[in-house]
Amino acid sequence: MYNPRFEKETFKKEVKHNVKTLYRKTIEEATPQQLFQAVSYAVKEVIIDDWIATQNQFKKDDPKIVYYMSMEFLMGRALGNNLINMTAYKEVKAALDEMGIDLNAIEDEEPDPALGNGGLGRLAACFLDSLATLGYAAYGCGIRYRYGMFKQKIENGYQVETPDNWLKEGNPFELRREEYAKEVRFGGNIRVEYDDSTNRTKFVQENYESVLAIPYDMPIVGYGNHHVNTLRIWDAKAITDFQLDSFDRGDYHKAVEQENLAKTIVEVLYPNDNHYAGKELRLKQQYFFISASIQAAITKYKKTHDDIHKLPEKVIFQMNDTHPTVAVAELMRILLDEEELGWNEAWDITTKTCAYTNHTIMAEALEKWPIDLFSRLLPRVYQIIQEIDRRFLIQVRERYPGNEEKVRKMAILYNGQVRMAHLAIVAGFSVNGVARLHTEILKNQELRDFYEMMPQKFNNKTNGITQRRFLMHGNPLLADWVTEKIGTKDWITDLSLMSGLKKYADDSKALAEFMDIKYKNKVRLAEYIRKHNGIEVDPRSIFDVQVKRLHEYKRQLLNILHVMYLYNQIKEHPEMSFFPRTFIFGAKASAGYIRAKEIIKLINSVADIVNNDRSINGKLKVVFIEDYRVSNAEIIFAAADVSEQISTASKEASGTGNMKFMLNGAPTLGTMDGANVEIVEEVGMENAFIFGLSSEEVINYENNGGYHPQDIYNSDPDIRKVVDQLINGTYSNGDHEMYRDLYNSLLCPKDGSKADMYFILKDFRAYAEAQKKVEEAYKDKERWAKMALLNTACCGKFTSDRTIQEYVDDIWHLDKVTVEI
Ligand code: 26W
Repeated sequence: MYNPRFEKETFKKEVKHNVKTLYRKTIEEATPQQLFQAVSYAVKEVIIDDWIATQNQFKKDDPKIVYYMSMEFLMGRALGNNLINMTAYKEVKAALDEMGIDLNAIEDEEPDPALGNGGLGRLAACFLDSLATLGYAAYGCGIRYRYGMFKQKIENGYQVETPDNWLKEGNPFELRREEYAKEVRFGGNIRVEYDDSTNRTKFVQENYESVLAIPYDMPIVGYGNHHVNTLRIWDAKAITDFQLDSFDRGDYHKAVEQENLAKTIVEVLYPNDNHYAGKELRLKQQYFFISASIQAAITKYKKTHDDIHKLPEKVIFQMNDTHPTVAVAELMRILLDEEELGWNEAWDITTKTCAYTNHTIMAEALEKWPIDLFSRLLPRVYQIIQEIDRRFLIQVRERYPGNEEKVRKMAILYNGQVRMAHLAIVAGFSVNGVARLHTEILKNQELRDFYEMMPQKFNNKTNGITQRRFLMHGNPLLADWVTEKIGTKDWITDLSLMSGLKKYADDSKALAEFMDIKYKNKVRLAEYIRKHNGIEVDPRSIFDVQVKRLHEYKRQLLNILHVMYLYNQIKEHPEMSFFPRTFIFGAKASAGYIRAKEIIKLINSVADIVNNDRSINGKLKVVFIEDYRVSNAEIIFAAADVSEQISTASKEASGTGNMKFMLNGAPTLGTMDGANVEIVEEVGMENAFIFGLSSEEVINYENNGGYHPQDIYNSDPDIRKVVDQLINGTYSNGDHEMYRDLYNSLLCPKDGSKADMYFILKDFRAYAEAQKKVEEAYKDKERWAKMALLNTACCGKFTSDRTIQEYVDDIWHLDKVTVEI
């Protein structure tokens, strides 16, 4: 047993005690939410001991620490995951059973901490899990948003956003740590002072507004190793609590303003994914958590080290996309103005501690702040960026004499804007992409000039996912089966052992067991769908699933147009053979992304028509799962037969959902994009369904002005019929305008963009053929089972444990810590 405090009677007593002291109730009287709180506090008690032990070990060993700086951490629920990682899930479940408490029901009381949008935020959460499991010292640094990702309701087919008040009942796992608060300053002006005695110029910020950043710590529990790292998320508070007497001093407005700034700064997560909106408040959020995090890291370092020059030996700041890249200038500011180093020394330290990960090549995602806004909000940081840029451009001109085109393309400050990606590349010692293909595209296309000038910085780190959450917790039946079949539990921390399943690929009994587990998971999902959507789906049908953020490049539109095509086929040829199919969608659209919202409405409209057409005998069902999030994702992945990964080639940097499906035995139906390429490499072409344009072909078309979708529309009557159904009222009660914009986007956009930018019609036939192959393969039960099993067996590479070890070996060079209990 992991810890004697999880011993049945001890733990039961603890829960009873908590219910009594927290709520003055007995177990029988407590509400499910109160039971969740009481159980969580009992679990936290145990975690705290390990947390303290880990910190003590850090003090002894003085390991190098990585600070993973991210605007987003999409953690998912903590209770079940913490129990899994403390290897106490089954014991605690049994103990609670004896008290008449159902652990699963209690887990459902926990709100999803949804402090992230999609892939980037969930990756950060998987990385924290792996860092703790591998025994490395790490802090996640982020923002404690008062409201996380909005809750999605579907009303009349439309997405409606409601606030995610995730802290309403209190978060039992967090610790407020007021004593580590840091001040963060905004605006004002910089007074330059010359100090004769030291011969130094001083830069003094005046007339600024400031807020107090208060850290909240959440434990990140490693698997079975007593290692507990920290996710530190910052709350904001006015620096002086509102004081009425300031009214008399004429500071009334300032006091109110500071109060408001503190309130608004951490109010809400921006729900944009892959789309830069240029909002001032977002820049405030970025500087707020970065300044606080870097100050805290430096304070911590200085407590036990006296030479700031050696900071790079003990500290790494990993910047999760461009959102935290103001970090490089903030670190420079602290080293120059507070540590009083010279420029060269400060630059040397900064460029050895900062590293940058790029997560997207979508042009509209690039953060470029207007200089007037940036310099007004962060005057001193801006001065430093000017100097970084000035010195960098000297180097560019040295390297490319007379080539002002290069200067224009590579400058950090250009055209009235601060280009955050350029800042990160110039100041970081490492620039990495998140899948092999993505990194190649960065090197050869998007960041070509930088790669040419500083090739040594560029490297690839193919993403990964944690099997602790997405197999052990999400799919316990399969997890137990895997353990039995390969004869060891060690896959939990060494996913390469999954290859031990390969020997069962031709074992009919094992295949039948594997598919029986899949079936049970499909029944579980079918129940979820009945309860939440009121739709009956047949678990014997093929569960074909596309769950991810809604974005045009991810091509949910291709998927639903194909469903419309299938429906037409079934109606036109009722006699044709057709294996029953359930198309499952889950996706949130950014609140301001109109076209994405139209696609959600279309999916729901198609669902309405198709699901209620009795003439097709339930052969086709379409389900849109409301409020897709980490907790229901775990159930969905476990139940999927087909993994839809159909982005326009070159657009999806990596994808991580694709890996979660693979782990759970769902073959990929996808394009040669992102990590799909590497998935196919591991599992074999014959165990996936690959279709469509390659990334080279897409990039080629793009460089030559696009293609002519009208030709396809004119020559392919099936496609024409489907496209016309967008505007002939078939799915809109006779309304010809409801989907006009989607129709136009394919053939003749009104906003001046290229027709069918994402090559939906171009790839349609290839997609339909690949779908046909899916059906053929599924009909052959044994063949399908083998494919599905081989996907699970070949997923070893895609654990985030492997990814993190590569970051450690190539970029971070951290020391392993063994926590002694
Ligand atoms: C400024 C607005 C904004 C917000 C979020 C721009 C960009 C983002 C993220 C970088 C988008 C994102 O989540 N990218 C995804 O990152 C995953 C983890 O690396 C990849 O697997 C996905 O392919 C990529 O889309």
